[in-house]
Amino acid sequence: MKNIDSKNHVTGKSVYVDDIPIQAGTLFGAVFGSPKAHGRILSLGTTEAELLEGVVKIFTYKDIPGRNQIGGIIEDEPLFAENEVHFIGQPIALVVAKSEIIARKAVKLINAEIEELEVITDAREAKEKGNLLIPSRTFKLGDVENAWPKCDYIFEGKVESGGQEHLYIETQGSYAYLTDNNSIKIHSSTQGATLVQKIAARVLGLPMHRIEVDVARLGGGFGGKEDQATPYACMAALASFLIQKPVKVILHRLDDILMTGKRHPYSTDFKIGLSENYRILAYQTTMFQNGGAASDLSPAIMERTLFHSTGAYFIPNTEVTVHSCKTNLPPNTAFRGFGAPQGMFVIESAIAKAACELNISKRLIQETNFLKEGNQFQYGQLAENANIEKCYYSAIKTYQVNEIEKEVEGFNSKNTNYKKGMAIMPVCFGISFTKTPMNQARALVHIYQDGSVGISTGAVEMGQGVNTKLIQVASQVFSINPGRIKIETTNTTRVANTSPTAASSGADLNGNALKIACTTLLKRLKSTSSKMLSCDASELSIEGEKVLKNGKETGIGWNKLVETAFLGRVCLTENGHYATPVIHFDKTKEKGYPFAYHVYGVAIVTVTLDCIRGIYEFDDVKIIHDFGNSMNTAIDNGQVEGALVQGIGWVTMEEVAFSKDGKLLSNSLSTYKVPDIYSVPKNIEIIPLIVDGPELALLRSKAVGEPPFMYGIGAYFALTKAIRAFNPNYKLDFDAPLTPEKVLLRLYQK
Ligand code: MTE
Ligand code: LUZ
Ligand code: MOS
Repeated sequence: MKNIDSKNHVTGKSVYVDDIPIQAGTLFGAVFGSPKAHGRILSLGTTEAELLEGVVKIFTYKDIPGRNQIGGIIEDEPLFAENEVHFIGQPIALVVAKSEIIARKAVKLINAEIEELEVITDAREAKEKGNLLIPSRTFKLGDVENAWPKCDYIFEGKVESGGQEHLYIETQGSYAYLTDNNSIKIHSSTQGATLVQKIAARVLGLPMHRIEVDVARLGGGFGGKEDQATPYACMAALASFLIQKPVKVILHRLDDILMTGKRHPYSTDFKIGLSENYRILAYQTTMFQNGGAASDLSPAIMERTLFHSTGAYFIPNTEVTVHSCKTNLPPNTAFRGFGAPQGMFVIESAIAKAACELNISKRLIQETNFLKEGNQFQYGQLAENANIEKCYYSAIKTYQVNEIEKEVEGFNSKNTNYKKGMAIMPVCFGISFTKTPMNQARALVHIYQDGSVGISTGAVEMGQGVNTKLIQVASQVFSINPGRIKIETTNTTRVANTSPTAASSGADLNGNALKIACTTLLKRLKSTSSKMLSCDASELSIEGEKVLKNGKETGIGWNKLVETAFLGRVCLTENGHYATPVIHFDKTKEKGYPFAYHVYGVAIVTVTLDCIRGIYEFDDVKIIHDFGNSMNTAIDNGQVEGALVQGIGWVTMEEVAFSKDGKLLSNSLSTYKVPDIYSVPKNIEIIPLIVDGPELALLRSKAVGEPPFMYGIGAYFALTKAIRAFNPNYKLDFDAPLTPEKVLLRLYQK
């Protein structure tokens, strides 16, 4: 089944927040953000702005009727700065005016007098000065201290990975207005409707039932709207509540890039120990996560880094520690992979370092240490259906990796100014929110009298195709034409207490809730048809919109069945509830069974490097991916391609740069480069691993949104190989992104 949204997207018919027809009297908000990264607000001059024709009101923290607090996990972030500012762009005030242009003009007339305080942008410096967002955490397996003496080789090193701008096409935004009984309806471009509802209720001092949040779709989220859609929704709601008029707040692209948090940069010290036959016996890391000025999702992201720190390998003795450091940058947040890419980049770097020092191929160490069935992860769970070796050997064979290696060698011996490099990137990614209680969802299904079906769930469509997958589920359970099914907006009054659509588990959680609801309805319809046909329900089935008795047609179709059920006063509405079984985690011991299952895969990445200019092109990315039984190969392949390219962007060209005083330098699309059609690999092949998917995956089709992001990491190591082929003096280092400038410096390193 094709993605049901494609046609409306390309013809411009899909409605995003800024496309919602506005009500008469709608006002527009623009945010005044802090011009300084750290300081005390001495005074805020708004008079000039207030006098501008068309300005209605300027809101600050003083206007908030409830609490000035938007922190989700930890309550450490004000909606509007009070006496201090902690990052450039931190919202201080909201100007509301008769037009967007006037609101923005007025923002420029505000001046804040700020007494500057010391600015820290570096995570290690923050840690040294005791600026941590939350207590540090360590995951342990075995005993590293006792393992070091048993190692034949020990290597140490340092790894840096950079931030990443989400660059969703639709910027953050919200439209809010009053409804009956002084309640508020908020349209928000958010991955988490309930989070917006909960925080808006807190800010306005209202019970949650007075706030309705509605999400039609997002023009991309990528994690950037898991937490950070909330402040703009709260601002629109606050202004609309206090002025009693509809208010729209849509961020200008440049404000969005400036004000919102990004992927967390990490700086890491590692130590890795191997036996003489290249078994990794011990692995230890100390990681400094750059959290920005408030916690946001950093605690959860730290946790996923810890879970995925050993990548696709089994290491009997590990000790990994993450410090979440408070700096004067915008609070960093969820981004596809959620801390796992940072962890996996480090283990791959440690292996690359060992291989380089030992003068053996990285592949040999990888092969020797892949996770095997029954191995224990450092968090206690045992690997079940550990498909990494299957993916790897399938890739080696299918793609003839030995031949690729020879071709690369042959090319390099024949060419001086161009060099090729190849790398293998294995992935193992756990599916489930690491916080167990978040793994629940609900679906509300109506079968209307005419046989059409309306579905509401907590899932948010953001381009990943979850709505199409939901239609597939209902269509399959009822055995009806997908054209009969409509997915409604995600709305907190229809489906409450939703988890954000994140952790790649949107389809699993909401799809399973939907399956439960549809199955219950089907049972009722079967009981109706058993009455119609005076036979036992067990003899009946519904196939292709027809009621069959022992496989034979009965003359009763879907429409007739539904109509009869309705007239017989059978309930044609059902609410399905799903909570992932089995999973649990004990934070006091840092052990448990946190993931429903793992997704595996291997990518073979080949690059050609222009050694005069430092620029490069990715020739091929050849992937064996464990989809389980993919329920939609078009969508799933699209997810793998998109994630891969986003991952390559992260380790190669996307460079988030701040000045020492906390100013974002890569603040526009002329200074921040994302992959475009010219920079995607020339050839991407994706072959599914032939296995049955796990029972806990929706229709045994594994979650797919995030895991393939980490294939992109292979691009880094393909590049370093190519650099070394040109310059044997290049001292292998780990400092992503490896931009063309950095490549050039390394090509001519002495
Ligand atoms: N694909 C598109 N087109 N747009 C997005 O914003 N977000 C990614 C991934 N794929 C995203 C996407 C992220 S970060 C996640 S967690 C998953 O989709 C969320 O959706 P799912 O849980 O339904 O897979
Ligand atoms: N969000 C979250 C996530 O709150 N918990 C998670 O475990 C997670 N994992 C990936 C992406 N977002
Ligand atoms: Mo995705 S980072 O879980 O929104």
